[in-house]
Amino acid sequence: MKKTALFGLALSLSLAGGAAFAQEITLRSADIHPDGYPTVDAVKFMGELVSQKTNGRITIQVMNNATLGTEKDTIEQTRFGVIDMNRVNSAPFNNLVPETVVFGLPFLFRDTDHMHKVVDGEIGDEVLAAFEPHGLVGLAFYDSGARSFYSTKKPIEKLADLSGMKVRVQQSDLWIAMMEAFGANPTPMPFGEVYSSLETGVVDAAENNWPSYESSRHFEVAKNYTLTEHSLTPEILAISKITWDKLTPEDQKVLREAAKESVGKMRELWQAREKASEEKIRASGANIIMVDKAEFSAAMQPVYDKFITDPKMKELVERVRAVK
Ligand code: BDP
Repeated sequence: MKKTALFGLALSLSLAGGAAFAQEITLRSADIHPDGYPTVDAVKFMGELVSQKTNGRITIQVMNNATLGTEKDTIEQTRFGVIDMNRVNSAPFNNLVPETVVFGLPFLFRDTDHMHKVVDGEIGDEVLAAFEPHGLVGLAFYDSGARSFYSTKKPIEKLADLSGMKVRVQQSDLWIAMMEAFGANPTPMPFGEVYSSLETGVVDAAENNWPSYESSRHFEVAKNYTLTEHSLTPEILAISKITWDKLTPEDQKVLREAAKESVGKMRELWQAREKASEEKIRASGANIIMVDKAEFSAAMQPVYDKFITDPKMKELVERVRAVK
């Protein structure tokens, strides 16, 4: 009788102890964008899902507004486990994870639907898996619309207008080569420096999607927006491999699933924001220019020749093209 009672006590103690001491985990996630930007809200949404699924044990703290640094710096910090998670465009990953180059290639995706089918399918999973040897675990791709040029003085109406123009690009060899193939003079720099560089004439132009062109207020200093839509390169959400390896397989599963679930939310947020940003920019009196995209696309062969050389990359590009 006495023995049973004692055993019962020990068991309930250990259960209570287990619950009380279950390790609470806060994952810090970096983003350069301001509050309300779709990437920021999508990761917050993922955090809500993770909290729900773990009864509040795991939370995600989104540190946006570039409070943790530029994208290139935060990528390094994420690899070393100083930052747990990161939402960054694919471009700053290009030099580190060569497979990401494919999704940035100019005029590769036919449209957003094509891009979605590729990133949602097995090719997307393969590219996410390619992060692992580099200290990161790829969790999801987020929309980033189409990138187009904007210039301060001279409007870009045809390919020749880009000739010799100083154009800011993301810090990626692919993007540098792309600008060279367009005939421009590429100037790689972090996003946070672009506004003043446009304003002071350090660069004549930059390129981005509607929401970033708007949220950064670049449209105030570079009023000519030329709809080249040259790349549909997606955003990446990744977690540090160091953080990942400390999680239980169950928690890893929760995170993977929540990241995938946040993709649908992100697409809704993105569509709405793209529209709102476009309206705001048009209403500001910006000069929106339509061009013959074929002319720009025809200049891109050197980019493919430079980056798509080994059989594996060639096959990847072919498989992307084959997705209907
Ligand atoms: C935006 C991306 C952001 C990049 C930025 C850039 O969301 O991650 O830093 O472009 O051009 O569209 O640097």
